[in-house]
This record gives sequence, C-alpha cells and structure tokens, in this order.
Amino acid sequence: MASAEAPMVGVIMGSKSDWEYMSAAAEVMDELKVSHEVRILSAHRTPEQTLEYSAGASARGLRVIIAGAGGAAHLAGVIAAKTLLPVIGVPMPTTSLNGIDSLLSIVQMPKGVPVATMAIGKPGAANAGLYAAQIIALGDAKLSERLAKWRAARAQELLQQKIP
Ligand code: RP5
Repeated sequence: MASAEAPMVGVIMGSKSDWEYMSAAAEVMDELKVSHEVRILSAHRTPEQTLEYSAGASARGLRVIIAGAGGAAHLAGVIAAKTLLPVIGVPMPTTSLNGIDSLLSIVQMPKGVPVATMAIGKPGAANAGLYAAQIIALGDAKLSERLAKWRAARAQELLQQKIP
C-alpha cells in the first residue's frame, strides 16, 4: 500500500508479476511508517520512462530507490546510472533459473555505479524496505526509534519460539 504523504522511497519493479515478492518491501515500510510509492517500470520494455523516473527522483523528494527485477535484471543498474540516490536491487525468482540469474545480473555492477544487492525474493524485498528505512533514519530520530523497537520485537518473537 503506497503512502499518501510525499514519498521518500520509490519501489519499482519490472513487471506486475514481481509484486508477489516486492510487496514485502512495501509491507515493512508501512509498518515503520516510511512513505513510499510503487511503480512498474522496465529497463527493457519501457526504457525511456525508466530513465525519466530515475533522473527526476531526487528533485521529487525521493531519498532511496528500491528496484526489483528478474531474469536479465537490468532495472536497478539502469536506475542507478541516472541518479545519485542510493539504489537497492532485489533479485526476483520469476524465471526458470529461480533468481540466480537475477542475482548475478544485479550484483555485478561495474565500478563507479553501485547497487546495494539484497537476497533473492521476499526476504530480500523485506530487507530492502528495512535498509531504505535505515538510510532515512540517519536523519530521522523517530524512525530510528521505530526501527529499534521493530528489531527488539523480532528478537522477542524468536525467544518465544518453542519446538512442539
Ligand atoms: C522481468 O522479467 C520482470 O522483472 C519479471 O521478474 C520477469 C518476468 O516478467 P513478466 O514476463 O512476468 O512480465 O523483466
């Protein structure tokens, strides 16, 4: 669910089929009250719109971009090429190679144009949302507090786990 207030994080993905996984990024940012927007843009199918989005992202107030794509996954890299905002890439397990292809494609950026690459699929998408929140929390003490509480709650959940 995208936020009503001015978005600080852009969550983009190469296809609607990626939402099954990328929704995990939006969910965690909803929990942490990090404003975000969601867009479908493709490095291959909509190259002009993708570059336009990236080039204008900072001026629109975005602070981080999360990009999920599968297969020949160029979306995060192409986005990173047109902005100085931090870009987080999430490999999608949407092809017959189950995301290994996407992972290698996203992680192998050339020197000079970094993309912070997460794990394949939902865990990577959730961590991308958390990582974006951590970046924004560097200048937002209240968000930093919410993150600390979120982590503490996860620790409590684990400590309460029992083997049946
Ligand atoms: C990539 O190809 C997308 O990011 C998606 O992971 C994959 C398959 O896309 P669809 O054919 O389902 O649209 O561009």
